[in-house]
Amino acid sequence: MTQDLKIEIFKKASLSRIFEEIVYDNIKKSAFLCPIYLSAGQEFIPATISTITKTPPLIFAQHRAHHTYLSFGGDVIELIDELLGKKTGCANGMGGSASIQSKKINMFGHDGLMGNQIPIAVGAAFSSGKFTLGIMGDASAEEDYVMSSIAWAGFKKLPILFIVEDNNLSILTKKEVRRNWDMHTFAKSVNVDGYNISDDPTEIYNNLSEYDFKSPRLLNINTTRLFWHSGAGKDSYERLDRYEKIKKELGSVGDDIYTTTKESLDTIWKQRLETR
Ligand SMILES: Cc1ncc(C[n+]2csc(CCOP(=O)(O)OP(=O)(O)O)c2C)c(N)n1
Ligand SMILES: [Mg+2]
Repeated sequence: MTQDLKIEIFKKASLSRIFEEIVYDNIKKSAFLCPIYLSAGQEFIPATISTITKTPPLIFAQHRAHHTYLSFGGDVIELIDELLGKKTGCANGMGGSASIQSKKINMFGHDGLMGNQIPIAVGAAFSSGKFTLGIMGDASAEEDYVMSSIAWAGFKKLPILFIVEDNNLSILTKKEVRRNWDMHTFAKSVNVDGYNISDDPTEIYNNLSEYDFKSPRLLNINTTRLFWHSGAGKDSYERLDRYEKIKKELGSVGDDIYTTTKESLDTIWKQRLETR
């Protein structure tokens, strides 16, 4: 991956990370009425995929999706307004953090039933023939209707990329207590190309650089949820902070991107909070 591409991806990851840091502070100040699902720690997944995806996809994400919306070009102000419950929000202030939608970027809101977005994504890919992203958590992947629809996408050879954002947690329950099988192995068994990789942008890039964006593929991407399942707080498990690691690698370039993005987001947030 070129340095320019790395920086482009880092800029998107910075937008998501800093957005979530500001939301975190505002949860502490009781600024929101809806439950908030922070995506910090997982931002390099959509930041990388959105940067290298050739065709704009139909996007079906789940409850933890601020990073997906922001990386695929969703309007920042409309997301802030959505979290604040304003009519000007991306779901008219009615969806909140868990059901982000946007006609502008073809992102379809989640209904709250874990994994329900996957059969709907498969149906959308089948009926439209358009490239589709079906994004799920490692626990949502376990739902029966998710697995059967992935199998059907394999059978029909649909243009769909399944992403499992595998943070190893269902709220607080680790994968090892829930199952003894892997999603990438399951995918292979139903004729979907399955891979198990990390959320290092280079690894995601390498995987997708030989993908045609026309066939079924599943990436189980191992990542880390930085904050609580919902709300603002930190659990006590060990975690790798991919964002901090890459920011350090980029040196002063990384610091500058962080500072300018923070200044700009701080200004926008201040203005939206004042006019609520
Ligand atoms: C069918 C169903 N069962 C249970 C819940 C309650 N619930 C909401 S999110 C969640 C955990 C989701 O874990 P995962 O899919 O791994 O996503 P993550 O929160 O880790 O991003 C649970 C159990 C639900 N919303 N729907
Ligand atoms: Mg999870």
